[in-house]
Amino acid sequence: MDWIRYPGRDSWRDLLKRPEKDLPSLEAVVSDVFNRVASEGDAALKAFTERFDGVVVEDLRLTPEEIERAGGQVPQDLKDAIDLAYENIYAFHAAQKTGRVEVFPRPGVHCWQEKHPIERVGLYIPGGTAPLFSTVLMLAIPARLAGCQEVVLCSPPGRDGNLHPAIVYAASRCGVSTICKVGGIQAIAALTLGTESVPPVYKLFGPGNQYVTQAKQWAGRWGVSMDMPAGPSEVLVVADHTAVPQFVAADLLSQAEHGADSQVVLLTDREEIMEAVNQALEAQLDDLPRQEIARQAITHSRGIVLKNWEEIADMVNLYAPEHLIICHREERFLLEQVHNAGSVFLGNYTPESAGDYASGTNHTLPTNGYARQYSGVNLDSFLKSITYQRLDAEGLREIGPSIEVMAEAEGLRGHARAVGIRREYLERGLTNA
Ligand code: HSO
Ligand code: ZN
Repeated sequence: MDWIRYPGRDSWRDLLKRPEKDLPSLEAVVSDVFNRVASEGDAALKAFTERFDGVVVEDLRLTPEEIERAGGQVPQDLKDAIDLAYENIYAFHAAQKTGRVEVFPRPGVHCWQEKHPIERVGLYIPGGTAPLFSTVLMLAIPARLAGCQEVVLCSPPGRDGNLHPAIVYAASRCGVSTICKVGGIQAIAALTLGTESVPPVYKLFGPGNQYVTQAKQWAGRWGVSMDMPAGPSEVLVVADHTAVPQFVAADLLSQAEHGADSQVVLLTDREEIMEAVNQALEAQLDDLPRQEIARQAITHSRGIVLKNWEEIADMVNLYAPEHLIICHREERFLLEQVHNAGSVFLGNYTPESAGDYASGTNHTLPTNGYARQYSGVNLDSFLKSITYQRLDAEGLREIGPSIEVMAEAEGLRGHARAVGIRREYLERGLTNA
């Protein structure tokens, strides 16, 4: 890992640049896939699955028998682990329920707000080198808790034409209503437009490669929204002499193994940690099965020595990491000062893996600096707020004149009249409302 010592503030922005990806314009491909899915439905999904995933799929939807069979293929210890994670994720997200907000700002004026589930949501779970069934829990549990009626999960089939059994087990454990064997742009197109097998949804969730990400953006043209713009995974660790270098190295590698484009950053105000972490990194890389991926990620990652904890807080805020681990004597100060981070892990015994799998917090988090303005997925991601109001005669008398003055000032006489006509009726006693 490259180390930079005491960089001047004017160099920080450059230092913290995420690895630039030269994204080819995928618009033509995405638009073509959407058009074909729109006109041919399931037939297009099967054709694209054969072309891109190299498998022929008979039924896109999983049958109850397939779901049961998958359950039988998951070892009991993994089922137990999934159950433990399920309980914790459920508990943390259930606690996020908020009651109705209600205000009587003036006599006769009653306003309230209630949350309602988004009726239909689509969850995308990538296939590839690591089958992230933990992401199924992170999305499907809050979707169910929110009360979403239709929860559709799409994931690309493997070479054998099946989904990973743990993905299927987790999905059925969480009460996903429809599981479909389709991935990539075609899955997002199907969730957006609907086909014979894939029901259309109103909001899309879940990570994916650049094709999936662009397709999720494209879905916006049909009024389908999404959780957040996705980018490569990242962690920033703040450590000083109170941290255990071996733990720090393990955390950096846990994130680096996600992908060659992952980024890990270490900030410290104690130089002695540099050497120790570097040594631990080398030692731990050797027996990591995904060490090639992790090594590549480490090449564009860096350690930075700063003057003091004020600088550390400022740099964290500038970078706005998806995950922030703090093992530092000034934890309290840092917590007060840091405002930009997706999820924060505190102390020597809180690896990021805890939040990735089983403590209960969500691991679908804003990357690429979006922690400045986005929250990670949570219960509210599956809900929308509706506001309500009722005015009685007294309420209309109270605020009506102000509404009329404002409407006239905006040049909107029709708005003013909608109030004025009622006030007139009231004055003339023409209504018994
Ligand atoms: N760290 C990933 C989530 C994950 N890790 C799933 C393991 N499995 C999100 O940034
Ligand atoms: Zn992870």
